[in-house]
Amino acid sequence: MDLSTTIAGVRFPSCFMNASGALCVTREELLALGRSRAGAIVTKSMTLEPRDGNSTPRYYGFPGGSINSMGLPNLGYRAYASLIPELKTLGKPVIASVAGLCEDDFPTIAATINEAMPDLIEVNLSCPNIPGKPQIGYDAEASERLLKRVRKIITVPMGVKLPPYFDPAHHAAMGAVISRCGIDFLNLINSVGNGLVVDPEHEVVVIKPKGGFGGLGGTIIKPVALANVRAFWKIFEGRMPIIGTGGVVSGVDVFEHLLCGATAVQIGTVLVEEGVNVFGRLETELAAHLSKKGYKKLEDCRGKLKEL
Ligand code: RRO
Repeated sequence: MDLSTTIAGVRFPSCFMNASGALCVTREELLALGRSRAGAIVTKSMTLEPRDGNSTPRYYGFPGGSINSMGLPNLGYRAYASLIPELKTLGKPVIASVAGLCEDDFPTIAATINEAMPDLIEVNLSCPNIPGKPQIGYDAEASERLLKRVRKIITVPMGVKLPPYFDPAHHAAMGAVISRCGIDFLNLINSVGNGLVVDPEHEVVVIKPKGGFGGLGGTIIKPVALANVRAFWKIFEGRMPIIGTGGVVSGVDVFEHLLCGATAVQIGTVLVEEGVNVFGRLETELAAHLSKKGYKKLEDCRGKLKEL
């Protein structure tokens, strides 16, 4: 079964890749993704300066998913810019994830990273975990201003990582912003921000930063991810490539993302939990499921979700 895919003209040997943040901060982690069966290498979202991130514990996995408040631990954009040529020798696309602590950081980082020529750049408008910094993706005007600025600088295919939206009016408003900014692909969704997981036995929160509030990932967010993939697939009438992120644990979860309109999927929580061997498992499971359903390739089911 051919599980390769193409996003904005870039071919991916497999439709599976890491979600930014999951096992992709250090050179060693990025090289391990390169050696694995992942279809791409996605970097941790990068900031101007290197960051240690928030205080620990800052990640907690539980049976239904995970909560994190990493706080953008990363090597800083200069380090990722110098790693990109090496990562590009590993036979799969490199996606650089660009973040920032304020709007002006993004164009600075974008300029240097673009020169390093990753295959694609993902602009992260949706980190929920920096104390005092609201998610840019929840401010349509700020998003548009920022995306127009970086679009002038970035010459490789440019995508946007959005937070989940919970109202059709918000899907429509962001869809209109995206249409005006020359965006080549979407990545939906970032973690469901500012959830709270409680340990009832010890009557305490499970992560330290922000009083225990953090971004939710894994199985529990799958319906939210699928809804966002579907909503934007419809807004763009199937013509905007979408990376589906959120709640992918099994091959059937991937199939659901494909039905909603995803072109590829990213793996966060379950990659952290299982390590890079998860990519081989998911390939096997998806291939078996597609064969069982009589589908010969990914495109045959993309977006084909039926309505009642
Ligand atoms: O580093 C983080 O805390 C983090 C980021 Br930048 C993000 O985009 N999403 C997330 O769940 N955590």
